[in-house]
Amino acid sequence: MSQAKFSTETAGKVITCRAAIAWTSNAPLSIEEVEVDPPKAGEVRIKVISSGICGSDNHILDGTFKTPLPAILGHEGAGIVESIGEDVNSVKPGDKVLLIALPQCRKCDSCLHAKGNCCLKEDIFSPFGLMLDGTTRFTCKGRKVHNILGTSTFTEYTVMHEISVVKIDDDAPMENVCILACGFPTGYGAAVNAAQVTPGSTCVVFGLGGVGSAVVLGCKAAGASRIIGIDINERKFEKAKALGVTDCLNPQKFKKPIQQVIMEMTEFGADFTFEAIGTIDTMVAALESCNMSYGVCVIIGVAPAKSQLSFDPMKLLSGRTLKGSLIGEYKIRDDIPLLVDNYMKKKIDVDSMITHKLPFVKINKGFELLRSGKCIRCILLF
Ligand code: PAD
Ligand code: ZN
Ligand code: ZN
Repeated sequence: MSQAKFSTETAGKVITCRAAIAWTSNAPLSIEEVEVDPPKAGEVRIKVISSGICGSDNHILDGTFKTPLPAILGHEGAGIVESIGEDVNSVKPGDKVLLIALPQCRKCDSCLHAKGNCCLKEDIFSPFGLMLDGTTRFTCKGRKVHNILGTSTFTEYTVMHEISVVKIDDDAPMENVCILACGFPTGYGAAVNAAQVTPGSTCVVFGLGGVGSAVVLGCKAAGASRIIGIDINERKFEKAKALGVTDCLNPQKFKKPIQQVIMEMTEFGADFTFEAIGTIDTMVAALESCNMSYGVCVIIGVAPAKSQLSFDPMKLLSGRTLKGSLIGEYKIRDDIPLLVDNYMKKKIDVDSMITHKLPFVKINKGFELLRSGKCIRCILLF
C-alpha cells in the first residue's frame, strides 16, 4: 500500500494559502490569500487535492440557495489530513479522506435509525456557515469568512468536523475520487437506495447534469430497461445516451406538458421518476410522470429558498410515493468507503461523469462550464 506524504511542520500553526472567496452572490469568485486556523477539538485540517463543482454551489452563487457570505464554497472534495484536533479518533495526519457536506455523528436520532442519514449536526436546512462552536477557521484581509455546509473545498486547506470527514483507501485516485463526496452518491443512491429501482422498470430522470447522470448510472445498475432523460440542453443527450439513457427529450420541443408526453410514451406512467434540477415545475412534472398507483418520485434538486411545492393531493391518494433524498441516503462514514472500494474495483463507473479538469485558479471558468451546460462534472485540481 502506498503511504500518502504529509508534513507535520504546520500542525498547530495558522496556514496561509489560497482560496476562492464568494464575497457576494452573482459575482465571480476571487482568488485570495487566506489564513486557516488550526483545528479545534473534534476537528480536522485537510490539504485539499481535488474538488468537483456541484449544482448546489451554483445555487448559492446565483442566490437561490441562501447561506451567509463571504464564504468559501465547495463541498465535493478529496484531500489529505494535515493535522487533527483533540479527541479525533477516526482519522490521522496523512490519511486520504473525502470531504462531505452531510455529517454522520453516529449519535443523533437520525444516525441511530437504520434508515436515517440526515444527521442532526448538519448545516444544510438553515446554513449558518460556521463550525458547531459558532466560529470560523477562515480569515481573509482581516475579515472572518464563512464556511459552506461545514465543508469548504475551494481552498488549499480547510477545517472540518471529524464527523463529516470520510477516511478512504490509501490507493484511491485523488484526482477523480472527489466525485464520490457528493454528485455520484447523490444520484446513484437516489436510484438504488431511495427509489430502489427494480429490474425491467421504466425510469425518468429530469436533469442530465452531474447528479442526473449518476441517477442514470444507478438506474442502469439496478436493471432498469428503459431510462428516459429530460433536459432543456440538448448538448447533454450524447453523453446521457452513452451512460444508459434510452430516450432523450427536450421539454421545450413539445407543445404539451412533458408529463403528458411521458404518460403517452409509457402508457401508464413510469415506475420511477427523479428530479435532479431544483425547480418547482420540474418537481411537479416528475411527480405527475410516475404511475398513479405504484410510481415512486424522488426529489433530489434543491429548490429556491422559501419556495413551496403545490400539487393536487389526489395525485398521491391513488398510491404514488413522493420522497426526497439527501446524498443518496448513504450514511456517509459507513457507506461511502465501500463505494470508493467498488469504484477502485471498477464495479461503478464514476470517471465517465468527469468531463473537465481545471487548475483551481480557473474556478470561474469551471462555473461557466457548468452554467453553459458544456460539462457534466468539472474537477478542480489543487
Ligand atoms: P447541473 O447544473 O450539472 O445539472 C442540472 C441540469 O438540469 C442541467 O443539465 C440543465 O440543463 C438541466 N435543466 C435546468 N433547467 C431545466 C428544466 N427546466 N428542464 C429540464 N432540464 C433543466 O447540476 P447538478 O447535477 O450538480 O445538480 C442538480 C440538482 O441536484 C441541483 O438542484 C443541486 O442543488 C441538487 C443536489 N442535491 C443533492 C442532494 O443531496 N439532494 C446533492 C447535490 C446536488
Ligand atoms: Zn453537491
Ligand atoms: Zn448524527
